Amino acid sequence: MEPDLRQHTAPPVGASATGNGAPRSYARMESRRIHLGDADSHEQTQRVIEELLEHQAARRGKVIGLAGLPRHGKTKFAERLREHAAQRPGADPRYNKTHTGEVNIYYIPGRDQHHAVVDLAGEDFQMLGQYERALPGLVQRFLWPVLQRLDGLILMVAFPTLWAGWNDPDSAGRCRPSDTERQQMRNVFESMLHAHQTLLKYAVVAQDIARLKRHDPKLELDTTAAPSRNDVDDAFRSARRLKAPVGVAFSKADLYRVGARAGLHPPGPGREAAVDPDTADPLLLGRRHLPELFVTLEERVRHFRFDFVQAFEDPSDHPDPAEAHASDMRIDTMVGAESMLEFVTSHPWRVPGLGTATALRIDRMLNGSRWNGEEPRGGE
Ligand SMILES: Nc1nc2c(ncn2[C@@H]2O[C@H](COP(=O)(O)OP(=O)(O)OP(=O)(O)O)[C@@H](O)[C@H]2O)c(=O)[nH]1
Ligand SMILES: [Mg+2]
Repeated sequence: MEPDLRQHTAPPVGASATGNGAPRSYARMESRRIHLGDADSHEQTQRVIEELLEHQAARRGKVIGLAGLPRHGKTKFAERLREHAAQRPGADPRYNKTHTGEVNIYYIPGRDQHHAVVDLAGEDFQMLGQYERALPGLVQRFLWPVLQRLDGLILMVAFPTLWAGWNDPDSAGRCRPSDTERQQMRNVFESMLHAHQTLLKYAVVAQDIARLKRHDPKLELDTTAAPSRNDVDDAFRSARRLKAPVGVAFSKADLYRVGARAGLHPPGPGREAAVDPDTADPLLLGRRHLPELFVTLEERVRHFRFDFVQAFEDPSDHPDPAEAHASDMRIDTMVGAESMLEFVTSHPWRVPGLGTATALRIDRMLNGSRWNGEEPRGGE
């Protein structure tokens, strides 16, 4: 059964729903699930987009996109953030798939602002990277106008799910998957990378659309109709860096250390150390295993950050990296989620300063030992 997201809507912390302290937006601050699929939902979709943009224009809160493959933990991440902010525990660990053509909008109550987290269906996101398929309705009907005003983006990557074939909770060592399994894992990995890259391209072009239209009318960009992937590729070349911050969240961090395993084994022949979120440097992990994405971020995004997050802990002996069946949902088992939200919502972006790529170049010079021996490898 689908939960009614509205039931979980909580009044903003520190404000009453009826008194003078209530923000004007409160009447509309309902978390909700929208269906983009049919003609009937067109009006509702338009209304939700307008509300989102109005919420942002009135500076009531930022609009943050949340994207990743199916089962990488997007919906639980958003649910837990909202639950935690509202001090109302109760998220359910069961997988409640976000279906193709659905978008969840979660308003996360905060002291001053209430940020809207837009949780996309993993299936639509995956399709976005497949150039041979039609552009998902998600982009055409919803994402294109929203991306033009997006304040921040969180890209989710669940390595425990992607690398499950190399890891077994009963053994401390690396598994040896068959050639077919390895090929399958590689395909999923590739499809994830294509999707992240394509979404970033759309975001970069959407954000710079006014200038691109003025300077390069040949591109024929339209603010109301989403361009094709190929048109976005063309426009991407001359677009400016993305100003909206991008966080790459390595989700399900509780599943790196399980049973006999002291850390998560990356793909490969077996020499590489297992990754432990307590000691691993997430930036270097991103550079090593997602090198293409790392380069795109360095070259085309002004501010970005990699970090581990977990929505909760699965205490089972044999937790399933695709789908949790048990959970410890205390406040302290949610790790990294709030700081990821803070990164994409609270950085003083308007103050001119160093971009992340420049900061990293300086860090390489001053802090060479951090970078040595961490050559990019990519996913197997
Ligand atoms: N162990 C563990 N499991 C998690 C975590 N976050 C999510 N899960 C589980 O992973 C499964 C998928 O999580 P969802 O948040 O529904 O995944 P999603 O990314 O929204 O997937 P789609 O809706 O298909 O795009 C569920 O069974 C969750 O309970 C986590 O931090 N740790
Ligand atoms: Mg979901």
